[in-house]
Amino acid sequence: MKTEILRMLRTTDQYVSGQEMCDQLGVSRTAVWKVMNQLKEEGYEIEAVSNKGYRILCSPDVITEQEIESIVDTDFIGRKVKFYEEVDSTNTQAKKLADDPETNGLLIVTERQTAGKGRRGRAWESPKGSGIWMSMILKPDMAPTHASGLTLVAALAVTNAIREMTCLEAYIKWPNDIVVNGKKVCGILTEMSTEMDDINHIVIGIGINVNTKTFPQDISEVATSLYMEQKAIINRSQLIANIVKQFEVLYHIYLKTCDLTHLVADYNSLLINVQKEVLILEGTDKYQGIALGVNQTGELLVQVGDVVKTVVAGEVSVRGLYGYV
Ligand code: BTX
Repeated sequence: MKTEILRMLRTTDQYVSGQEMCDQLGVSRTAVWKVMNQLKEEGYEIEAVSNKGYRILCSPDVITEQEIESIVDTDFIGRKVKFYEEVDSTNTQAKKLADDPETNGLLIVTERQTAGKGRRGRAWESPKGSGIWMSMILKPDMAPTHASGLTLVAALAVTNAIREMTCLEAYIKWPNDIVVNGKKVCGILTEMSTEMDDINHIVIGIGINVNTKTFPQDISEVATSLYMEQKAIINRSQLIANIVKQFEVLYHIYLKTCDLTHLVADYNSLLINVQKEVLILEGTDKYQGIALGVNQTGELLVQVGDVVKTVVAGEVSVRGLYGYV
């Protein structure tokens, strides 16, 4: 009921009468009044005026199920949210939940991860109360070979959403990071379960440093947050809702061709590496070249001397010649 009440309050900037809520939701006045009090305790500023009703003045930076579900405006991604105050890793939880046939599009969100995962066993710092640590479960009808492109689709969605909601020039660092002013604000980890030639599920994990004010010393050189770059708090639920909306649109476009045919131009226009000298670290192999952009299958094209090499994400790291970007 809290989700529905929040949704009703948000559909207008006018007052919504208590009676209207009771009628629409089929509940008593007392029940509505109780929810209003709960919302106020959670930090919502709600104005109550007799004979007019209730009006929402300000929402706190909370990322509860009700808050996110009340603002998400999509067909299926993020319509249902599972929220944990604390969890080991939203990707790990998502993989546990994904066998349930009802979980296509389910969004798993937490305030804090105790074992947040990066790629290849690396750790992802996920402190309480300041970031977005979330995973989407997807069950597309396509061959497993096309799944890795969805990391790039997610990167595009996050970059678009950050640009739309802040004044920051966010860029994509291929394949799975988003950077602002040369530092990392977001990492994406895609994991997949397959059977023969079919995808059981894909989990796309997104970690964003939103209102983070400090970082541990070992990552402070490479990491930043949206708050640190624009000196203003950002509402995390609004950003989550924006990301899933952007992602859903791009996901449908991706599924038409099962590659980046229709997205590659947008993606390359936001790629920080383009026309820059990059260092490719591939196991013990190491070479440098000029990044040209990605192709339709999401591989990075790198000019090495006279040859254009195709770099496949996975076991590869890309660095700028003089640092992270
Ligand atoms: P990655 O392997 O590309 O990056 C991991 C590296 O990034 C670490 O080794 C460290 O140097 C640096 N790092 C760690 N934490 C942060 C941070 N908060 N901000 C910036 N840099 C950091 C990137 O892996 C993929 C990360 C995905 C995280 C999401 S959160 C939700 C979901 N659940 C989960 O366990 N992982 C994903």
